[in-house]
Amino acid sequence: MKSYDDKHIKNIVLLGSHGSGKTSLAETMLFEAGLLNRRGRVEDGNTVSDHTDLERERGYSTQISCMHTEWRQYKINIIDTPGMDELAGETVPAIHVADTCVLVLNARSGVDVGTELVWEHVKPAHRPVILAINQLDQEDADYDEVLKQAREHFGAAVTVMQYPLEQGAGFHRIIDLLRMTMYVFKDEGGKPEKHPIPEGEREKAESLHKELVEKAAENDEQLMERYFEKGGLDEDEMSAGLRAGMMQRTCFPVFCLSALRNMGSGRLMGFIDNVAPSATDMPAARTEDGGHLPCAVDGPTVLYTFKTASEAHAGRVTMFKVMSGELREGQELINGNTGAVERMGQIFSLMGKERKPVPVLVAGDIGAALKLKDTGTGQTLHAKGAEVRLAGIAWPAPRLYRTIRAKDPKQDEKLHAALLEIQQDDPSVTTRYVRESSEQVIGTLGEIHLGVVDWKLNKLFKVEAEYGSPKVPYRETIRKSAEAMYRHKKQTGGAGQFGEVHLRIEPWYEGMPAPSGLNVRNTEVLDLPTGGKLVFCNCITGGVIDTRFMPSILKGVMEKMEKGPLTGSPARDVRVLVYDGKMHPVDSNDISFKIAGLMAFKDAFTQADPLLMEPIQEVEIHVPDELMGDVMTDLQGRRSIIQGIEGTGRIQVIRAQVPVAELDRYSTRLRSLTQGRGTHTERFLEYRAVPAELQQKLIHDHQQQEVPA
Ligand SMILES: Nc1nc2c(ncn2[C@@H]2O[C@H](COP(=O)(O)OP(=O)(O)OP(=O)(O)O)[C@@H](O)[C@H]2O)c(=O)[nH]1
Ligand SMILES: [Mg+2]
Repeated sequence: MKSYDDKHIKNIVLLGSHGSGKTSLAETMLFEAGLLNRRGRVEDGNTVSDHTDLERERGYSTQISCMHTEWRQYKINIIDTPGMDELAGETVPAIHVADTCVLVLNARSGVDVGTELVWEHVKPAHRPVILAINQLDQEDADYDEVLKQAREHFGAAVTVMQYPLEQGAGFHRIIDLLRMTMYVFKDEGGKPEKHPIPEGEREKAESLHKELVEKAAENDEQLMERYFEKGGLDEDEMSAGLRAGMMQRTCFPVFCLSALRNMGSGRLMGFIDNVAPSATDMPAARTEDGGHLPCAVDGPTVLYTFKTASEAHAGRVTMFKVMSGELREGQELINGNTGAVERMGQIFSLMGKERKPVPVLVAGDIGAALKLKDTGTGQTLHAKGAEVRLAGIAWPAPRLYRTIRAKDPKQDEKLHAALLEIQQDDPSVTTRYVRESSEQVIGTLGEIHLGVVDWKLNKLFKVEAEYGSPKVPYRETIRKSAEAMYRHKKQTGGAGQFGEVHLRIEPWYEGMPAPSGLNVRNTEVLDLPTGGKLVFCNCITGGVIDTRFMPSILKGVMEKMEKGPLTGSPARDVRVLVYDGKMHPVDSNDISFKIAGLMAFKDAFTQADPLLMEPIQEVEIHVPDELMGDVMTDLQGRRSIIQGIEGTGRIQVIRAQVPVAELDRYSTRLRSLTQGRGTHTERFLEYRAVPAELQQKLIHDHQQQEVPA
């Protein structure tokens, strides 16, 4: 393979909703570049990009895949991404390392929810964007409608470069407004013939061309002057203006395609080759300490890992972008995030599952290495002495939580190790151990994402896992103060036990006044591991309880707070005042006072108008107009409080506050309610009182469980 200097490398990422045609487009681009003799088809499971067994099984992309073409003077790296929003953990890092985003729109469904959600990931990246309207050969393709939606959603930057002369089965001609020519494709697609624009189209093409010239000129003063002087611009001048507009994100060029019929992708490649910015044209990358790292071959070797994956035979594959300097085979680098020393061994250029060994990769290029010891996705590798950490990625937040455990308990450890590796590869997967319910909870972006994790566990790590609904992390507290005493006495032969505790408990709140009528000798303020505070005051006078027993009383209180009196959920925000008690000179000991403290607290708690609180999530739901009714009806059955509804084009955004207890597997329900066209995000808002009758029911259920069978 020819070696390319840093000025001749371009990295594009194919983005768009599920099924818009990204993988098919990548296949056609490789074919047009002469790298394939025959084009594969997603349905046949023989495309270069969808190369994993899982993707062939599912018939859609589940992970990013890198390929490259050598087109005229440039090496163009193509990163294909999954369109499913639940697999955004793959897409976000790909955008991070790309220079230009090619957003593929389906000419039938236009700017759908999937496109909207991808756009939410594109916006913060500030990358140049090309819009590719694909599937124009489909019966119900509607170029003008899609263009209208694109303008509504992406704004005035939408810049028409081409328009189709027909759509549907007859689609085979495109008017190109930059070259002012008509491309005519044969049925089998491929290289088009160039024809003059037909008379009937001249007026329309002229006026659109004029708009394009002005669009190009407005991004560069000199060009504007030249335009006023000459009344026009030539193709090179327009290309320079369009590139400037792309860099300033005031220009999103729109192209026409049918990837399946290989019509239009060659022209798109030509535009990327001629006009799209190369890696070194892009602004310097941000570093964690607020600095910047320019993409320059003479800088220190710095890599950014955007994908790590476990492969059955190859083991761990790490994909990276050379952010600065050059990388040579066998070079030793430091992982800026873990401190690990990594020997790069052989390095490769990528072509789907194929890896081509290369001796060197320069700044801007994308490559891979195998078997790195301790490097995950989203990390920085740098040359010794060039300490740098590139700014991280905002990973999409989970929206489906399931408990997870190994079907066979003997595999618990294996499951744990496998999950660590899966998370290193895909940081949008989260796991955490919930102490209060002794559950391991996995967080993913939805059932499809969880399905991918489960597939990897079975196929790559040979572990079978089972899933369940996590317990709702209720919390208990009190609404008024109460007093109780408890005498623990066991003096029936052998070592006796005796301890008596009198205490008052009060609802705790920030800034509450000192307790009235009691002499506080000592106060301990504890931040509870499950949230909230416990304030424990020793108000003993006259030495009725020796100070050395205070920690035991506190221990008893904390044990009861960990598993609260109502439903066994953690209690919080209580002030406990121990103000009286009794000791026995011989039989009083730690255990006696722990039990007395625990029981006195429990009694007082049940008299203090105890309250069960539940976590409330702030939920944002994106759903197409026509499906909003069903989603709203469903939401109303979930004790939700609607905060607002906002329309963006044909998509409604519903904001609501919903109890966690009502959101179990909500992403799954929403997918089925909207045939996969709706999605939601959620984040913790606060704890709120559980409705009285639900509190009764939960207390009753808990008591049922407590009653020995
Ligand atoms: N008629 C027609 N079908 C197309 C075209 N492009 C893609 N398809 C079909 O649309 C379906 C989805 O194509 P993919 O290339 O897998 O779409 P994708 O964007 O990669 O989908 P995800 O991987 O799920 O994100 C496949 O059945 C393709 O054959 C096109 O231009 N015309
Ligand atoms: Mg795909």
